[in-house]
Amino acid sequence: MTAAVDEALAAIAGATTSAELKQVRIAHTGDASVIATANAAIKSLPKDQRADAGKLVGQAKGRVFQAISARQEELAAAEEEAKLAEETVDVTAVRPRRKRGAKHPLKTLEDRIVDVFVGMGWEIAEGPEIEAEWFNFDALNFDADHPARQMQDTFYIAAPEGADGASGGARGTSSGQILRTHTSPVQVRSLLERGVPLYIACPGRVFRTDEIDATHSPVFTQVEGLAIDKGLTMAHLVGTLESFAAALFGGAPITRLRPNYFPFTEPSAEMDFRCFHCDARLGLDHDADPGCRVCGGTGWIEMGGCGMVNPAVLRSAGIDPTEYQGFAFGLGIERILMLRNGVEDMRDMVEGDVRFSQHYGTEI
Ligand code: FA5
Repeated sequence: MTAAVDEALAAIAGATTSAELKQVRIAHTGDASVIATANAAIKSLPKDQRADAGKLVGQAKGRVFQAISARQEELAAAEEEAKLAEETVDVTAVRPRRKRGAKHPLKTLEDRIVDVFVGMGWEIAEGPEIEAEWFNFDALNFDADHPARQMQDTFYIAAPEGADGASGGARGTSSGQILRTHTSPVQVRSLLERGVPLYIACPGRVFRTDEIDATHSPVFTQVEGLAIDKGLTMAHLVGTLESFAAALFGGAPITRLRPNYFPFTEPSAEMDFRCFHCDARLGLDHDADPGCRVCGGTGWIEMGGCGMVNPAVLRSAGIDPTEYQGFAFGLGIERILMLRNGVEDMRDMVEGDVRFSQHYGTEI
């Protein structure tokens, strides 16, 4: 009996899983086991020996079952622990992160410019990039044969095959549609849609057949401003552009107007403001640094075209120019980003290298 118990205890200790322990229990305590056989044999012993034999077998059974239950507890605890370890989620693990993307610095600047005008109480207007030649040129007082149509080299959209050309514009076979060359067509669209008085800023992409270089791109962004009301003068135009420049570049800008020509404004001007980077910013009595990277030593930075809206444009939108007057301007946003952030080459903005955007602090 002692040998059978020792054998059972060794088998119990050797069981490494609950399933193994179950097999050990069947083998050492089941019907065919030494203990069960001895137990069954007790009743055939002479009566006076049965008590001792019963005690012996009972003790043996007790030791074996106690060992089984202790081992069962150990194994169950170990198995539970293994299962928990296996199911653990490591919340500190570094997982591959999907990049969220960010606004391009050009878009961020466009939003900022738009905010400045919204802050002045102006509305934002948009127009289509594929534009009717009429809105881009005719309604803006460009004659059919006006050299200005070639002046802004235009992407014309071909007429469908077999069509004669609907526009009668500079290119006989055009469809009457072009990629807009400036944001000025939104002026007439807005006048027709919204009426007067009108104060709008219109940001958007425009297209010209310009070769890409450090200061030109065939696709670029402009923001157009248009104010139509009773009694507006050139002074309102200057005041508006000065507060715009102050909001964008800080300080109290010094500006100047140079005569220019646009068919849709009369008089027309190019607005410059005093370089904010070199000594020229200190006033008209201070010379610019000859090597200034921002103004190129001239002391002045070109901001964009502007002027008083030509009465012909107001008439094409059904507005009486003797009652309403207004001013308009158009600025290139890429050029503003170059000046404001010291970007030396416009190509950096359009080539899509994320390192360009990253150094604006945007998380890509
Ligand atoms: C115009 O486009 C006029 N529509 C502006 C205007 C509006 C005048 C309202 C009067 C009243 P211009 O062709 O000069 O004007 O272009 C305006 C600005 O666009 C320029 O000052 C320049 O900053 C920018 N620009 C012009 N061509 C390019 C180009 N290829 N790439 C990047 N920016 C350009």
